[in-house]
Amino acid sequence: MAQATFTAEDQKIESFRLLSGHKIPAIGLGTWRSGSQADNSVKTAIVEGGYRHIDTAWEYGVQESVGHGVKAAIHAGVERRDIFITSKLWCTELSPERVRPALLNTLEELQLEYLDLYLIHWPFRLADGASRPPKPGDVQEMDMEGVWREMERLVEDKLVRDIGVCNFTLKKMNKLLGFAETMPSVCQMEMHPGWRNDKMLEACKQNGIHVTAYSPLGSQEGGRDLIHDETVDRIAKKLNKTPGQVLVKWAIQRGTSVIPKSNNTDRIKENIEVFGWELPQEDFQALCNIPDQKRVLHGEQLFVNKNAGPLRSVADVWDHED
Ligand code: NDP
Ligand code: 1BO
Repeated sequence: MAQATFTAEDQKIESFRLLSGHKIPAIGLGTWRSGSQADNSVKTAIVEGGYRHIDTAWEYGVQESVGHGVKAAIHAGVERRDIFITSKLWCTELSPERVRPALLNTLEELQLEYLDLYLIHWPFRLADGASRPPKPGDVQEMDMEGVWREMERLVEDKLVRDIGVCNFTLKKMNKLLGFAETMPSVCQMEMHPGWRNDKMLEACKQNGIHVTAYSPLGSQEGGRDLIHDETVDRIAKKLNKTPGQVLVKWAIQRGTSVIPKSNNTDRIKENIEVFGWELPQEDFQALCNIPDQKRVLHGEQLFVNKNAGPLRSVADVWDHED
């Protein structure tokens, strides 16, 4: 089986090769909580920053704004085919008959004819109007095989170029690989020096599935402040880079693509200035050794009902694999 390979090509942004043969740019702009500034951030990232990868989701409520930003970038001369656009299928749509309508709605919001990558956002089906935390009955059984078949049909019909998953465990990935006719090209997971998630990264690599690291800076409100972590700060000062650049570079050197979010022009540009230099092995290793490994995005608010289940704890969400 083909491995995802790291190809430093003749372009500013390096990219990884997917199982499908398509390429995913190593750095993308995240858009969770970008709000009404998403259009401006997306346009700035593509036109001024040189980004060629945008990560969004229906759940973020910004797809229309992201679409305006992409359109503005195309108007400024960047070709659609040179931009890699990812979106995600939300949990309420995780039943076979809802997959295609959800994708068509996402394309309409983004004002696009196809997506480069469509991901299952979380592997749990939620009832329409589910509460946070969920009420009894809000978290429902998911027909993973039926949903995946519909995702595969989106590829066949050229509405999306690649499909994949987010927030999977080894157990769920093995189940999916047991029936997938089209392999997941990408698995998007939380990964940063405070939550390396080596097990999942290794399993994906062994199956040729490319990994995209989300929340690479430790995420936003309520996240982990890796920007001010003493190891990150020491290495940044030593290399004359910023903490953000050190964190983004660490992700790329692990073989993952990475999608830092920013709404700030300077930080958008800063986060992509990570090519043409390397983290020395000792610094890369020091980042790998940051203690207190834990997830920021554990899913408790979304999926756990301690009394009624079916997920009664965060450990249940992650199949007791952590
Ligand atoms: P990040 O780890 O990307 O951190 C974003 C935060 O860091 C923002 O507050 C941003 O503020 C700040 N920031 C950005 N650049 C710098 C810098 N150079 N120096 C200091 N601070 C900086 O968090 P996210 O959780 O947003 O993750 C990134 C993306 O991953 C998301 O936006 C989303 O697209 C995706 N994601 C996917 C998930 C999934 O379930 N599949 C889950 C979570 C995220 P400012 O905007 O002011 O610069
Ligand atoms: C609730 C969505 C988390 C960010 O992808």
